[in-house]
Amino acid sequence: MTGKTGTEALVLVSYGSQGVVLMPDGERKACKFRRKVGRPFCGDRVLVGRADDESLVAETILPRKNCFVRADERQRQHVIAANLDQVLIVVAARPLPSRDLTERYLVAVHSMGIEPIIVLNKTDLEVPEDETAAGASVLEHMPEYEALGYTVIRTSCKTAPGIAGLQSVLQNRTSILVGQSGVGKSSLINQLLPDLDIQTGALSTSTGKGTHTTTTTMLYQLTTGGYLIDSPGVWEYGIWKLENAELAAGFIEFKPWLGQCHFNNCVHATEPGCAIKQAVAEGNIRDWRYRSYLRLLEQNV
Ligand SMILES: Nc1nc2c(ncn2[C@@H]2O[C@H](COP(=O)(O)OP(=O)(O)O)[C@@H](O)[C@H]2O)c(=O)[nH]1
Ligand SMILES: [Mg+2]
Ligand SMILES: [Zn+2]
Repeated sequence: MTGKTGTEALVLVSYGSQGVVLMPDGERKACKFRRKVGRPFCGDRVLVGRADDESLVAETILPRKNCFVRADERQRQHVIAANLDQVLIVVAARPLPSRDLTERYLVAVHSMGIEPIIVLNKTDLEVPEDETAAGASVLEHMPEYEALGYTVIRTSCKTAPGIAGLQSVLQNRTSILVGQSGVGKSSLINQLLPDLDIQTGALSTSTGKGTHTTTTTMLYQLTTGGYLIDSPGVWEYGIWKLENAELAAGFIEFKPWLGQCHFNNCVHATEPGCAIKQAVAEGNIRDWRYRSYLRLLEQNV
């Protein structure tokens, strides 16, 4: 097969040189990813053709809308999934989020130009009182995120309110669940997908090996229309080196004051005549958000 021909398919899981794709007829099929084509990610759209032995091979990776990325300790970027409409940041009272975790996710999602949604799971659990103020306050901050304009959806996989609030935002969109290990991402997937076993089973059958749902990023089809991606748990989510302006843009309430500082290259730290610092002093920007920004700025080297 030559040129950009072939059948358009959706990458459900990628192991690098091979993976599983969803064909237009709804079949899940093993597919080879040749090095010269590049490495498709979960959520990529590819054009597939047939090799001489009739097996499927990806011929082209279609242009990506966006990628959700994490950075490791050495600031190397790792793509988790592509072509997303929204990112669901899952937090819970157990494990309590680490300091600035939510802000790092928010900055990353804003840098992609798409909408973050905060999911507070395990609402059946009490926030432990003896926990460090840093983590517990993240949960107390939920109403403040809402006041900033973020959608916060409260869920529980054990009791009421259940997951009802999630269903409507997922419909007809491609969403990814991200968050610390243990916050309940896979449990949410389990409840949202009545046919999960069938879908993971079909993935195992097509690759001839077991699927490791806890270590691999996988895309599932929602019965209500749309797709949902489960990403493996991370202990710490890191962002890569950003432009300082990009970091500030990740704090949406800074927006009305950006461009009003005395110095046009102001990073809103120690500069005189900083409009952001003034907004903090006047109570128009929350102090805890500004302090989080300063910590991320300090790490952004
Ligand atoms: N109490 C409570 N436990 C939950 C809830 N959701 C998940 N869990 C538990 O939290 C643990 C981690 O869940 P899991 O879905 O594997 O988290 P993941 O690492 O984010 O995929 C499991 O023991 C779940 O049973 C919830 O809403 N309430
Ligand atoms: Mg999981
Ligand atoms: Zn400034």
